Amino acid sequence: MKEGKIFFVTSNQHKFSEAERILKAKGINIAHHPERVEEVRAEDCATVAREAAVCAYEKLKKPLFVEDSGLFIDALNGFPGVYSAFAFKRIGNEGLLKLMKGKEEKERSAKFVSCVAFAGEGKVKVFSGECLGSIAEEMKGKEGFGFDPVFIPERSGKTFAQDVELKEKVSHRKMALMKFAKWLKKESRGEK
Ligand code: ITT
Repeated sequence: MKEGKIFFVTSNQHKFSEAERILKAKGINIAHHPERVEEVRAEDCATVAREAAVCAYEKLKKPLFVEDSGLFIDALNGFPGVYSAFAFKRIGNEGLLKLMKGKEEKERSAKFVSCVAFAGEGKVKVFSGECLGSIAEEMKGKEGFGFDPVFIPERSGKTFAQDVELKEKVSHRKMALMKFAKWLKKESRGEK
């Protein structure tokens, strides 16, 4: 694949800023295409991301990637999961904490999942990352976005919204984008 800017198609400025910083550190520059991609209904982020990337490529005809992410809470059978954007808009962190009311520490496990899907000429690739953690008892912190004030990554006592430096090291998005960056480097060297 030829070198050149790759477009990140997303309506979420926070997701773009995080991805831009993570990929820049790997020598990869991206451009923002601020559009909401149509999403298929599916149980997993990988399928949603793959379909969205194919759909966006049909329109833009430029190398691009999309990202589908979500918060999967064990005690809620994986909810909000692929419905995270909708759930965040409708019930927010307050609503989520209400659903978790009365759950003890050991019942508060959750994970963030990110699936980055790249689409280029004749090529679609999906890269997944996850970050294990738990749901806080109350909202804490002002940084980040979405469910960051209620998500505590494993081996930390702080939410992502309290410790964005840690978020940028261990997040689901970071894990997926690192795999993507590794693949892109290989592709640009013409390796299989
Ligand atoms: P695009 O589809 O346009 O990229 P979106 O915000 O709708 O933007 P998703 O469909 O992937 O993206 O929704 C995922 C939602 O999950 C997102 O809106 C947040 O509410 C939440 N989420 C995902 N990653 C998160 C993170 O790193 N920190 C906090 N919340 C996150």
